[in-house]
Amino acid sequence: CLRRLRVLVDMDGVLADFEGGFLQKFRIKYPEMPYIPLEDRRGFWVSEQYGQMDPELSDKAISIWESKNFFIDLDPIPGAVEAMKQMAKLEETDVFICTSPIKKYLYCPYEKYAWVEKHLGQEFLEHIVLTRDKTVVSGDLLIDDRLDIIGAEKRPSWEHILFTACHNKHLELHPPRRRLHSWADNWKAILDSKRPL
Ligand code: UMP
Repeated sequence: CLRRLRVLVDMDGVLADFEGGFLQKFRIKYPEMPYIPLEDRRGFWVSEQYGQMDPELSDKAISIWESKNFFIDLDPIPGAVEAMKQMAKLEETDVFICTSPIKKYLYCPYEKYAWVEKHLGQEFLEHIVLTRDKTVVSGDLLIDDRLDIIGAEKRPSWEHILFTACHNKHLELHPPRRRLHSWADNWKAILDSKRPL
């Protein structure tokens, strides 16, 4: 039927705990180096903030998520798996995972598919969009923890809902922009706000 609601859900920071997984593996690989506790994270780019602390830390940070098993080992964000399974079962609703792989493609794209199969089930493999440009993907909503989502399409069809993460929680959004504070927050109300009356 026409007018089904299409929801795009980001993966890193929204479904999979990229920040927590990064910090854990960084501290194991570089126990003598300084690190940034999650409460002190600012800005979307981990590598930039580490690079500001010490220029050689930028490449060390990048080496963590370029390593085999980084993406598959990420823990789910609390409530994410249950919310996605519920969302996918809602009437008149199509859910897609919309995620940007890193440019070092040896492990990341494969492991993102494997993560989805492991945590959400094989059915969800039909609902993955891998893209470095989310503005060219159409939808009613994009739930994503990155503040600035830009690309080739100047007028994306989706409304961006900022998912709260350690690096964005202090930012004040300009109205009418909205947040989803966690998966315990009322995501169903946000979906309903986009449905035809
Ligand atoms: N990423 C980097 N550098 C960083 C932080 C993240 O390359 O400092 C990668 C991890 C993800 C991608 O593959 O960027 C973010 O994708 P989205 O969450 O925007 O889908």
